[in-house]
Amino acid sequence: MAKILDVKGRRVWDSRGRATVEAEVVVGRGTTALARGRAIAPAGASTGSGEAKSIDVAAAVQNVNGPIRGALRAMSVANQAALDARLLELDGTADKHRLGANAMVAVSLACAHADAAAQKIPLWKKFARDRRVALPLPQIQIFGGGAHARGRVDLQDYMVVCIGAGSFSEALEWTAEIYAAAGARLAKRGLLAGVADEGGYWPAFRTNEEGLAELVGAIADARLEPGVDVGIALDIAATQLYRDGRYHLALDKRSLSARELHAVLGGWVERYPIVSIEDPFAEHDAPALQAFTREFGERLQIVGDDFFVTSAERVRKANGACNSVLLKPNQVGTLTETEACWDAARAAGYRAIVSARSGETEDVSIVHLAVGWGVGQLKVGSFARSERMAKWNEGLRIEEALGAKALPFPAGKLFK
Ligand code: 2PG
Ligand code: MG
Repeated sequence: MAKILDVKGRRVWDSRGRATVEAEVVVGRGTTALARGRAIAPAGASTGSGEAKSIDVAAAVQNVNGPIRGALRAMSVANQAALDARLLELDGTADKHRLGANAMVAVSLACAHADAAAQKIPLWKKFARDRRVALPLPQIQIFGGGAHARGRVDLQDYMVVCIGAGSFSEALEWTAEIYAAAGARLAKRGLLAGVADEGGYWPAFRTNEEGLAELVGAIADARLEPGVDVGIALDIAATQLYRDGRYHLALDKRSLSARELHAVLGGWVERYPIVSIEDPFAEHDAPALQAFTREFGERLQIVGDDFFVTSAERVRKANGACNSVLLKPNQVGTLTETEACWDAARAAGYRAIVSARSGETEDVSIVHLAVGWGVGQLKVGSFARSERMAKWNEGLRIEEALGAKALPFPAGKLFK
């Protein structure tokens, strides 16, 4: 059994040019190094108030090089639960502000990488153990708004889900066509103004609904059938829109009660092929989420992001709010807690989606989590910029490695 010989932290830079934490874990037998693993903490912009707290990067790096290194050295790298428990004990706070969620998630993931490397297996296989696995169905952003495009439109993510695709690679091929078509449509109307934080087009729309119409147009331009081949997924990120008891759609010059927003979203669901809506109401607005799920839960995937913040306990207490959970390891701090949230979701009959953050890097760990845990869906932003493409491309490599051993691609099963 390989033991941890060394843990090192360093400051690196993310896709927004902001500092973040990288951790590197060296494992071996005796004093002989056998393998190493590396991981980088991502960072959100539209963060839920219940998220584990990331701290100043210099302090987080010091924590990795000091107390975390001291605590984990000589531990077996194969026992992720024990490693994560040690991190939690060392931190000792409810919101992880002592060690920093950024330090903890980088170390937790780097340990998993090091263990897989020591066993000479790919990371997804470590998580899958002997289970057969499938590639996840991607949610891919075409237009980015909200906190990722300075509020140019109010909705944060306009995404496509290739519900008719027969494979992960086909879903990416279709998305490439749609992304190109959406860009061409904007260019033609003189509305192409660059890309938002996750690589989706920065939308110069006049209304929020125009984004939905443009997305349907782009799907059709790509010679795909909206609602049959490709569905729409939205992240409203509604916590960002909530002030003084109302939801503010600045672009539409409207300020709505929860009931009015419910009706607006319901109208969109009637008029557009929407299959999934994330955070349709603010993180504290459980009654609105419950009412929305009661009315639309049979026909829609309703995803809690800020609402659940990858907390197993919050999922257990959902009481009919949402029917799906976004899983973001850095929202909670460790791999073990992320997996516990996935377990809680399954136990509640909820689906889950492994998700990247708006601030990302070349780190592709989350693709391996989605495959290995059998989560079924993956959200990593758009179809541009290498911090996003690195993850889609990693999925292609895993698809190739699995070949005929893979379980069927879950697209049809999830949304038909
Ligand atoms: C989200 C994520 C990714 P952020 O809200 O789901 O789109 O954004 O990382 O800024 O929280
Ligand atoms: Mg979200």
